[in-house]
Amino acid sequence: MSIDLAKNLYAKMPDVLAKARKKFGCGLTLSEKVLVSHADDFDTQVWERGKAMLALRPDRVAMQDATAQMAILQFMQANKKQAAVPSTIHCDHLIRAEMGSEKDLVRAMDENKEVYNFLASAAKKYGIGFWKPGAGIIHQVVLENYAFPGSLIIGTDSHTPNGGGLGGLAIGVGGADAGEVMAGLPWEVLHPKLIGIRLTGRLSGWTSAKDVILYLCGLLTVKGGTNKIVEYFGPGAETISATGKGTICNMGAELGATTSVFPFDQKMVAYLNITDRADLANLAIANKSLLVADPEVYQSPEKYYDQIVEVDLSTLEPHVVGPHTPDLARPISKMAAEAKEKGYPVELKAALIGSCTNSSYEDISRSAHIAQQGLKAGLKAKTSFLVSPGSERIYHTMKRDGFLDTFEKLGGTVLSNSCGPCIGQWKRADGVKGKADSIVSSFNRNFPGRNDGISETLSFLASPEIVTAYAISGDLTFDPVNQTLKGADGKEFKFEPPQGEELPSKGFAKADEGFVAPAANGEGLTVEVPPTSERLQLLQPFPRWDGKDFEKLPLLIKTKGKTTTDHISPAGPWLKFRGHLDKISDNMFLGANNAFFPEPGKGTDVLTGETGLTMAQIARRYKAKGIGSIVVGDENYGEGSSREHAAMSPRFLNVRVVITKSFARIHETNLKKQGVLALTFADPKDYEKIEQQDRISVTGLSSLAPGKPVQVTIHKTDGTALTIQANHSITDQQIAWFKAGSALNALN
Ligand code: MIC
Ligand code: SF4
Repeated sequence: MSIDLAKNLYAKMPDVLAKARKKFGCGLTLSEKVLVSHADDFDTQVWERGKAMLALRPDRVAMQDATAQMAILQFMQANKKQAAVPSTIHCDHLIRAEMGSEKDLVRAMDENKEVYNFLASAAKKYGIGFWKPGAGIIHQVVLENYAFPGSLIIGTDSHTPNGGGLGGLAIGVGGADAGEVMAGLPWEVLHPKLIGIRLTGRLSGWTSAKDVILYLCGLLTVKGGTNKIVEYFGPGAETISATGKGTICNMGAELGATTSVFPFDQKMVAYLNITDRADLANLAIANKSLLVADPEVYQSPEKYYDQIVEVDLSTLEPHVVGPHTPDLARPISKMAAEAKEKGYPVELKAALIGSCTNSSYEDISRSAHIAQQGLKAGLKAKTSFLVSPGSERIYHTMKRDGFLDTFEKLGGTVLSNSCGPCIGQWKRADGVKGKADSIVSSFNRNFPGRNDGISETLSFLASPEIVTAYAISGDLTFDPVNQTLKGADGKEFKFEPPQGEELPSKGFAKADEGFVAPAANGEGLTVEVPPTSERLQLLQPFPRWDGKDFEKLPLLIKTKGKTTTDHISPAGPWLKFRGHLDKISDNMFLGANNAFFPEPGKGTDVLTGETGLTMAQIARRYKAKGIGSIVVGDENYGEGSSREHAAMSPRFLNVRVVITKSFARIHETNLKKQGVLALTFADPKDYEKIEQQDRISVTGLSSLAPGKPVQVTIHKTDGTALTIQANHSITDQQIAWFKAGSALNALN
């Protein structure tokens, strides 16, 4: 990576920081430093946390293959010659995990040929770096190559905040946002509030960086970070490795946070040095005061952060979260009692380590230490044990240092450097639909059905070293910190706490890392989209708003309880249609609980009374009749991923309005970008008033204005009607998107 980006940024920062201190009348937090120094126009920008929309100029764009397809298809609609900012594509999500790394990769190349050719040819033409299948998982590769202190990076994936481990703001966005930034426009985000997390003490024994974020998930919940940046500081922060910081920031996505960040320190220097960026490390050292908060902030944090949480690393216990949601947390010492009380199946069927969240050298060496102790006691993994390395570098280093061998001796299978089981690309041999059993992983998400497509599976999350101990015991009630296990000789033994190294003492082993640079001049090149493709479909602009109010729209679905993007647009087998809007739309709401139907994903055509149809079938019928529909949702609607298919499919199938109790940040923006009206109930209790046969009107749309509530009339079957109010967070610019039919239409 060229160091010029950082040089230019650091050169301009002192000026704008001085202006910001003057304007705000106080010292600056790290998050503010990064935000103000990336303002499109600092002077005209309104700064108000929780209220103002910020127009920012990101340093970089990163895209993973499952979301890059839509990002690129949308970018192509803007008719630009080149991406306006440095950008990369990473092929990591589409590789299935079934037979082990080599065979899985060969198959992926074959079955995803069209998509890879499309992405590679687009990358070459538009000046975008291309990381080939098998090169690694986007966030690990970005951390190793592109993230730097003080940077602002956007990525079409919700775990982009991983880059906060190197002291930058790295933020997950939908593909339309990425497309626009590549087309040269500024990027908009709601000015986030700030949560300050003060870390004291030092991690020791079994407790690892993962436990910090597992604990915080329990404390703050999956909504606790919405429209907020989580900024860490305090003496404890400096004791955590850069990759450990990456883990904490990565899984901050599970708090719904806009992003998470750590101040620049020596651990980051060490990581930059070992990843061949000593020049960058030195530059950052010379500019350190720009890359941490001002001293007065650390002296009186309560004056600068909207909320403060204190965590003492020395007393933090290892945690386990789940099932079904990452905020159901408890220390591992309480797991056995809770499993018994709640009747969780205690026999573990699979243990999975690695992924973008937890495959650092530190994670792997600590897990291997546990595996070695198991082997020494004559034991093997009782569960299926799968390892997903984060990148080529990690893989080759694990191999060189004997860790792969250790895992394989334990009975483990090493998968390709890709998302694999984390995103449902796992062929789980022993899984049975309809049967609940338990699995445990060191990943970051555990929504129902996510890993193995079986919604009954209870998926728990813990640190990789704890997961490895679970693999050996095969028992969810086992607590390796306090309990013993029987060795092959029948004697009880106790695991010693894991020991590992933060960074490889011999440096990272390297082979071909799988990077393809773009053409110097791509003008004459073409982007490969076979006209008969089942995987790719060029986009047609969505129709403009016809200027009329929405009158008496039928209710498509009222979702009940958690409605993540995995519920709205499941991944797994559907990943292959991520570049084909029409085909992927058949998955719409397949995982969602409908308040008016006993089975997820299905409901009733309220115009004909036919029931048991999928949501896509119903919506396609309405669309064929030229009728729009409305979706009603519960709390934190759209939580989880950045996939904009969860907004594009409803839009494509004529959903005009989504009214919820509340939204997750990325999904709310995605809906607005695609021209769907995203509203929230002014009184959340009104959610209860919506019934299956209601017809719903949303009126006064020609005078839609920022901050002005919208009237919603619910027409009942008995002829009565009631009017309720709905709020929204739509800005003037977003009103233009709505009127144009989508943000992209508004561009052209
Ligand atoms: C995920 O972890 O859910 C994903 C798959 O990486 C998504 C993106 C996607 O759906 O492609 C994310 O986190 O944004
Ligand atoms: Fe891939 Fe899982 Fe990381 Fe998402 S969370 S990028 S699916 S490894």
